[in-house]
Amino acid sequence: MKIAKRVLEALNNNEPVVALESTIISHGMPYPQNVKVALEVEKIIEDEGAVPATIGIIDGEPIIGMSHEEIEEFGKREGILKVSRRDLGYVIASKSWGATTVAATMILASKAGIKIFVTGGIGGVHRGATSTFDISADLDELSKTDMCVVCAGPKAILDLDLTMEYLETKGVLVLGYNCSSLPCFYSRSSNIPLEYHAEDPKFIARIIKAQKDLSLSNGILVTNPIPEQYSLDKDKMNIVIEAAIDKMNKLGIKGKEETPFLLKEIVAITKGESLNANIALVKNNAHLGAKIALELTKL
Ligand code: PSU
Ligand code: MN
Repeated sequence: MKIAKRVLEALNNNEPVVALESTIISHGMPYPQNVKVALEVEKIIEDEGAVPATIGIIDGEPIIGMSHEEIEEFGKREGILKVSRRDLGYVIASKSWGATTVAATMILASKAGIKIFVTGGIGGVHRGATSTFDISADLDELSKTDMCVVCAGPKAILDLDLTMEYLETKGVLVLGYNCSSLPCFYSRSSNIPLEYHAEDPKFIARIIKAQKDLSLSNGILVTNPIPEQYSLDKDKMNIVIEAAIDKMNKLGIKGKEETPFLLKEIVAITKGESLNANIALVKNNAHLGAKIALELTKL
């Protein structure tokens, strides 16, 4: 894989590095907002004093730290594959372009020596999974790859109770950052209480260090609620989500197409309100991720 010079230098000098995924660019948001947001998120991380490393696969080569031109291309290119753990070998061997999901980004970032990764919302157990078995590979990845993933909670389109149960079974710590219930992406809080909390990035860094000292190879999920002024009403969003899921089922959309379809449909129903929320929460996570990365270099 190719590690950008500035990322490699930072890693070699124990300087803070924050990984970013590319599925959110190619499949999670429309062009041109996707590119604008991706670059703004990098800028936030830089301004916090850390080095951003957006990860994606170009012509079969994993790139750790894409250039601005490469990010632009990811934002508008058609036919980029959505790559999770199972897809990695295929995409590399076929020299394809691949956008990495939370799972695949965790794998590549971890191999590069990065400890912190910022995204919007992770994948999880889908509603109806008791019959469809649709459980995002993101969850299993958190159980076996050492990475601190900063998000605004699992995506609201999911079954949050089942997602929490699954994470518990898999041994993944779910930490609330200055919140007492699980944030659910578009909304600040859900009715699911969280057992573990953190009030400052330094404490989160100490948790990461403690797991490392024990050679635990699993990840940590930091859930950071969307800023108040962008938070959408949970009950109203649930009606929107149900309508989007209904349409998806009628169209027969399944598997890896589900999440991108639902995000797009929800943007359409809310006339862009959900996109504004998504943008705000990712940026908010970028601030926190960079702060944790900075604290980690001091331990
Ligand atoms: N967060 C966002 N937008 C996204 C995603 C996360 O704000 O598009 C992507 C991530 O890459 C995540 C994926 O891994 O959605 C989950 O897809 P699935 O449910 O198919 O595993
Ligand atoms: Mn799935």
